Amino acid sequence: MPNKLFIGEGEGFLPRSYGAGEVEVLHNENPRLADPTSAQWEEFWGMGDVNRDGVIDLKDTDLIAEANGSREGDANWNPELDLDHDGKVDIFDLAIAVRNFGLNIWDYFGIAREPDYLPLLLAGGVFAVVLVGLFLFK
Ligand SMILES: [Ca+2]
Ligand SMILES: [Ca+2]
Repeated sequence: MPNKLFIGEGEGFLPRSYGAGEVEVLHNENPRLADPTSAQWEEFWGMGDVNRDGVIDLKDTDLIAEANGSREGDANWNPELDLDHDGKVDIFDLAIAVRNFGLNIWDYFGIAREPDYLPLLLAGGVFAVVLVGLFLFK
């Protein structure tokens, strides 16, 4: 019986160790949001994910289109929409989001978006074996 089990490391699961008869499987509450680093989020937001939901889609291009013509200092100025950082929101900012349209942060950075169920099945199997072992050999 190994005393260390690494479950889906880097895919939303934290490595856990356990002793005989003790199995603990811990995974992130929300692997979709927890896995990208802050640097990856920053980069992705700057690629056109202006509403910061991890996907570049119509919601983002609509926000940029609605702010078209706004400039630094305007009441409705939102620097997050100024993707090329030139002090105004215009067609060039929209073009950046359109170029990256359809991307999501998980696929873009190769981060697992859904939990991988195989490690869970393996952990379940190990857990069952440990339970049976405790029952038979106590
Ligand atoms: Ca978005
Ligand atoms: Ca701009």
